[in-house]
Amino acid sequence: MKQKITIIGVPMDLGQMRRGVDMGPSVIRYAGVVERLEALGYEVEDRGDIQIGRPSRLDVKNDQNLKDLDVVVKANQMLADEVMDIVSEGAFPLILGGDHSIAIGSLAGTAKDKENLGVIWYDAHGDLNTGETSPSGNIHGMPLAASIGLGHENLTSIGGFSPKVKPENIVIIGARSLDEGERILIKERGIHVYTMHEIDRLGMSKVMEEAAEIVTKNTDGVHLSLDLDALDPNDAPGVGTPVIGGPTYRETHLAMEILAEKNIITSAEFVEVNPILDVKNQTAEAAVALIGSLFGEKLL
Ligand code: Z70
Ligand code: MN
Ligand code: MN
Ligand code: MN
Repeated sequence: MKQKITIIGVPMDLGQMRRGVDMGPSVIRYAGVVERLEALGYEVEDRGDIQIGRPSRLDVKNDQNLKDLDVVVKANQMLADEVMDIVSEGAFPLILGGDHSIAIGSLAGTAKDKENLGVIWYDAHGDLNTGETSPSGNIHGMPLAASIGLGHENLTSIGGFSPKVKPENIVIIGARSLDEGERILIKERGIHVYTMHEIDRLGMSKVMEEAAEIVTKNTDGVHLSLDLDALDPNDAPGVGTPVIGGPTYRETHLAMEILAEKNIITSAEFVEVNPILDVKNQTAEAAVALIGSLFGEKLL
């Protein structure tokens, strides 16, 4: 029997300033995610969306350079509870974003019952800022820092424990835009990063082999956090912060296929799809095709 997959949508757009990414879960559904997984023989439950509050004014920074902190915290706490419940049922949590600030709740939920969670962070960015280092105050640039216990306490304490992951169990893949504070943190904490340089040099196949080895060493589960802005903007234009020179649709498929073959992923999220910025739902369709590959879809 295949493990049941339970989908939870998080229509969050307050972690950044481009409106529209709150429609991500909806357009990923319209691109056929449930049907795609069912065609692979999975039982799929869609729990619908987390309810996100609305601040009276958007993008207001507090005195610690954190925009819309309270609403982001509340939504992540709800997501953490929901993911814990999915895990306790024995199902695979598949989380649809929403901006990347929701990874704080996803990781709180998936790390809760684990000794050591491994994380593959497939992203153009490091998302390792805190209020102190962030150039923007956008919380979607902070979830990985919060998950290793750095930043505002309301963010790090989501789920009732901290840290969620150890830096040595994290691998970032596809990075090509890092802020100064993030670079320092990566070196200080020994976070493994495969930038575009390593992907070009070694090829995606070797990068994924190495990454899989790192995240499974001394861990009892692996979360995949895939930010669609990791992909080259030619292949995934519907994202708020596109950065040229990313891995292609094909390379990313290969990455998902390798993860499927190794059968190491225990939870996953696909974030930052923004239909307002997209071209004919191409980015949502890419997300669904990648989800298919992650769950073992093959041509022959
Ligand atoms: C920048 C910041 C970011 C996602 C952009 C950008 C962060 N480092 N994260 N898109 N998903 O504002 O912190
Ligand atoms: Mn991100
Ligand atoms: Mn990103
Ligand atoms: Mn190491």
